[in-house]
Amino acid sequence: MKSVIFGLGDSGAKLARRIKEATGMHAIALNTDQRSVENTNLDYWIAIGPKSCRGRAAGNPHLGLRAASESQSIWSRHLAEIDTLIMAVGLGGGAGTGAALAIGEYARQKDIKVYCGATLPFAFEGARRQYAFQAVEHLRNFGVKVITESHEEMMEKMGLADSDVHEVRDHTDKALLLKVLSAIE
Ligand SMILES: Nc1nc2c(ncn2[C@@H]2O[C@H](COP(=O)(O)OP(=O)(O)OP(=O)(O)O)[C@@H](O)[C@H]2O)c(=O)[nH]1
Ligand SMILES: [Mg+2]
Repeated sequence: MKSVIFGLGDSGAKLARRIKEATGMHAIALNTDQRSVENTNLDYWIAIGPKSCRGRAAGNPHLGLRAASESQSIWSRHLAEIDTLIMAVGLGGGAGTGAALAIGEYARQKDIKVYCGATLPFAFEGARRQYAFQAVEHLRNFGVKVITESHEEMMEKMGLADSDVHEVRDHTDKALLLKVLSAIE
């Protein structure tokens, strides 16, 4: 059994770090944002979509998807001989959401077992929420096992309405880590 973690986008890299620390698994960061991806403290990083995004944030999943497709020959090498892929992503952004769709579909076609540990946006994030929910649906249709934890629900459940978003995200990320660990054991 060979597995790998892909941390997608900015929040995905942070989530991947937590999963790596808990499991010791090999983790790779993928992002369109060159400066950000270079500074993730994972085992390896890949800047995706240099033509589509010119080293900057994707901003929306359509561009993120294009960026990931552009760089398929690079990231797909890291899936050769892999049985289980764990994707980590904060759904709703551009790079991470788009990459999750492109990579999830590709990996399932290669018969790789794919888990996607994903956080869902706050209500105030507007369109990002729709992108996130649509992405969950697409991923499930590909046969990806999607594990979610929602920032909005975490805030309500824990009575964190007066806390700042970083505190809420920290709670969400910790809760998601536990769910992912029990799903993959
Ligand atoms: N779990 C978690 N989610 C976060 C964090 N910061 C932002 N988010 C959420 O993650 C979503 C995606 O944000 P990013 O990860 O910054 O987006 P990205 O994938 O880098 O996409 P682009 O920057 O648009 O290319 C946002 O809508 C937020 O809801 C964090 O520290 N942890
Ligand atoms: Mg980003």
